[in-house]
Amino acid sequence: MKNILEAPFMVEAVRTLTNLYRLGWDERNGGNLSYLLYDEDIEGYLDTTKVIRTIPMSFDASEIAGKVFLVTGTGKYFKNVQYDPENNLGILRIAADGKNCELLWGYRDGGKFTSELPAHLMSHMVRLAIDPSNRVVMHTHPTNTIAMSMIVGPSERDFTRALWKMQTESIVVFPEGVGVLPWMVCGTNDIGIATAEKLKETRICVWTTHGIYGVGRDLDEAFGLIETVEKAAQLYMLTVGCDRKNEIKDNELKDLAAVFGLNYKTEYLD
Ligand code: 2HA
Ligand code: ZN
Repeated sequence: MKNILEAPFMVEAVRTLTNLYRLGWDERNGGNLSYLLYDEDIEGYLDTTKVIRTIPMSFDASEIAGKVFLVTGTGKYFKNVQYDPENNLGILRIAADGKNCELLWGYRDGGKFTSELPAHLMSHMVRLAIDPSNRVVMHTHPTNTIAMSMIVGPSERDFTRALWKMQTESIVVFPEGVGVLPWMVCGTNDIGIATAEKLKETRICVWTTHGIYGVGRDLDEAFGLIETVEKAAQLYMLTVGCDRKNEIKDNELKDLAAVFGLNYKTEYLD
């Protein structure tokens, strides 16, 4: 077997998690990631006939039985992933019954998957139904997005409009807008169901006064979405309370959408 720490998916995941930590978005054990792995990603790196442990889950994921995911560990710090991937990450396969998962690698100290596994796997299920090449669900705590959620509140229209008006890139990168959940208890099936519901319409779901979920076909796409939202939120926070004289206007956003051929959420513009 080749060294799994050198597998391209692993190298990229470790770099991404390290980057998220360095951005200041994943304090302590904040944030979590799940990454759908294909057979060709793990072939030669992992003996998938060897199950280390079977870990029960609190919900039914039979729709994605047999699929294999790289998932951050509960209580683990993004800060530490690069120094000890095998303890901070795990590779698990959804068992045939959909109610358990089989640990194939990682969580070396006896740990288990993130407390947000319900939100992750429920999100994978809805996104795979929409886009079979979606592989990543990323949850992080970007500072300005959280700050903005205290000012703008949970209206998706208000939140999306504010982000779109801060910079030209916003409507281009997320023309469908952003989903926003009111504050909810995290780590539960309920927040998982609510998040997955939002991700049927958008690829971003803001958790008010907590953080954000972003999805994508690969790590770059999910991260790129989140960083674009966070950049707009930063511009919003830098100018909040100021007399903004030059936000992008509704008609300008419409012009942009026409030239770029964007399938945007038309109800969000006046
Ligand atoms: O796992 O971010 O939402 C730490 C969290 C919970
Ligand atoms: Zn969180």
